[in-house]
Amino acid sequence: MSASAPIEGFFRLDKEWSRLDTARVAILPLPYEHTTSYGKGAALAPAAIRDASSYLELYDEELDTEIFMLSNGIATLPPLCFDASCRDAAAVEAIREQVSRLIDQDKFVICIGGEHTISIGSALAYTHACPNLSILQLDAHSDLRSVYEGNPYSHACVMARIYEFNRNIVQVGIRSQGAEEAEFIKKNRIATFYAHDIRQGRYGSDMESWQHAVIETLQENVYVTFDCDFLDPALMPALGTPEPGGFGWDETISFLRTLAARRTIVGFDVNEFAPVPPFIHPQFTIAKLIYKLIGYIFS
Ligand SMILES: [Mn+2]
Repeated sequence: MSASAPIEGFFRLDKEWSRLDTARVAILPLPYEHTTSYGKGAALAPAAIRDASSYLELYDEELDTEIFMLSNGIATLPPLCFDASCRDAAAVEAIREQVSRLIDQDKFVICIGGEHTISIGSALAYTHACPNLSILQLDAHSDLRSVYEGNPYSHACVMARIYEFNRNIVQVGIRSQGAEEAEFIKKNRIATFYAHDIRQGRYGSDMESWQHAVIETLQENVYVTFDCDFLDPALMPALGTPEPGGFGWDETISFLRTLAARRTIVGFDVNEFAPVPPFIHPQFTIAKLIYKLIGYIFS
């Protein structure tokens, strides 16, 4: 393949391993960007992550297998188009509808944002489809503002919207929020695992104790919404709203591995990535995280 040839799907899989009718996993690119407040570029994320994914080794040494085979293939859908008439509530509904349709086809859906707003539609589709479902948010920010800059569908309000239809929300890695959000968490007894509590050993001094404490709070079925700013900006500089003091690669992967072993992950999304040329390691890191997580879920 020449360098300029278009890359059609994630992980550059052969046709037989990327067919929507046979693959268990469907990747839905959602280049939605409307309310980003600081760093821009979330709309470019799905294509950047997809391009980087073509350089990934398909064999995983930890699982000793080619991960895409575990799910009988990984299909990539065409990106949803968000023009001026498809923003906020309309965008959420378009995403919900598409994810619901894929769930009806028995697909495991991975949504690739775009800004965090995309998670509302996907979490709503999964909440309708799955009983006993927790929404696990890995994020630097609690995203619990009722409105931000006049918009209830801002990326800063995502979890407030999700909480309106699913009260089983669990937040991990939080290290930035407004007073209004802290109040909301206390009043509604949200399971929020702050980064400082994890670092100061509130859940135990060994590396795994916080992971078990988080998993204990989760229902049997879990939808994961992964905001890339959960990771430390030293590892993940390509972000709309970076926050120091984030998580490293090994502890993140270790947590996802344990989570997949102890609960049923029904779907997930990745959001708030914003490419920063000339860096290429951020998109490669996210592509690898997605591939690893598919491996943990399907092995
Ligand atoms: Mn965030």
